[in-house]
Amino acid sequence: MIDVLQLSPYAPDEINVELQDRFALFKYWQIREDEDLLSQILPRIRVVATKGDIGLDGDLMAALPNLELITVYGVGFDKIDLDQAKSRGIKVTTTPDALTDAVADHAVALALASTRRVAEGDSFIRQGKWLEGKLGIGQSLRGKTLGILGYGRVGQRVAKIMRDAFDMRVLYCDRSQNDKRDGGYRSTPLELAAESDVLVLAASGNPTTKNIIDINVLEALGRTGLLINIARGSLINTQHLISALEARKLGAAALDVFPDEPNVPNELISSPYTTLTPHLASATIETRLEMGRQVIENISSWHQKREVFSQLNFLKTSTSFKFT
Ligand code: 8YV
Repeated sequence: MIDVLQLSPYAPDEINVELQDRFALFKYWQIREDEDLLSQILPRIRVVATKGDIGLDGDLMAALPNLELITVYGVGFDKIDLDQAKSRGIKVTTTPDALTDAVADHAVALALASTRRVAEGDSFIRQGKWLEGKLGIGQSLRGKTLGILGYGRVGQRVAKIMRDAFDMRVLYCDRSQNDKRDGGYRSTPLELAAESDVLVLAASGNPTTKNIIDINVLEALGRTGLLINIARGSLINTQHLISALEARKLGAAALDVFPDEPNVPNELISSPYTTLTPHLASATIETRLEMGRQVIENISSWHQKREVFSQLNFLKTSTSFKFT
């Protein structure tokens, strides 16, 4: 059986049970404090099973001399030392097709929760405030303009849902112009934000997208604009976001991801202009079971045939967001 190091338990638990049944599984969270055990086990490891929000840092990767495959339960690879993986010929797999719908659906949920004040209304009743008066009105998405930063699988799925369900006009910004004909391409986040009522962040987290949403972009989105982040917290300059919300230069923000999870700045927690969820975008039972299945099948395929079916293309990870 192939030696696999799992960095964190998956959910639902049946994924963990199948990993245990099919491979020589070592659970890192159970052995990480035992130096003797680590010195015996780490040299044996050929596969690391991790998550998009955990990755695999360079120090632990360097402690695995026989590592051949990193399989990610998720699509994020921003916390993996890709330079080391590339230089050592270590393959990386993700589960891109497993969570596109769930993550896109969550962006829509956040858009409705914010514009129709669903989360606020829930708290309003629970805090007994309805007994004292009415909650203010919200706004409609219908016919508004949706800007999408990062027009990959998730971004395009959000566009389809919002176009079909709310007749929204869709604009987008990406590394490459997907389709010159549709007229929706904007070459910079600033241009995109200036024409958008709702701006959805769906780009990968990497050094070229860090703080790509700064005060200029936030002010361009404007005092009635809504910023939605279902990508990575690193895309937003958090201090700029807090300032823009407090100065009322940005209408609202609906966030599922944060730079230092699970820590969320108090200014965002206490703001009446934020809607917050704890990195839930892919968290449906159906999606997580499919992500787990793909993780297991990649390990099995590598063990039996030295092949994988959803390998990360290192060339694509290195291309950056270059704005003219
Ligand atoms: C994962 C994510 O589901 O896909 C990613 O990279 O961040 C999430 O959607 C999460 O990492 C699982 O814990």
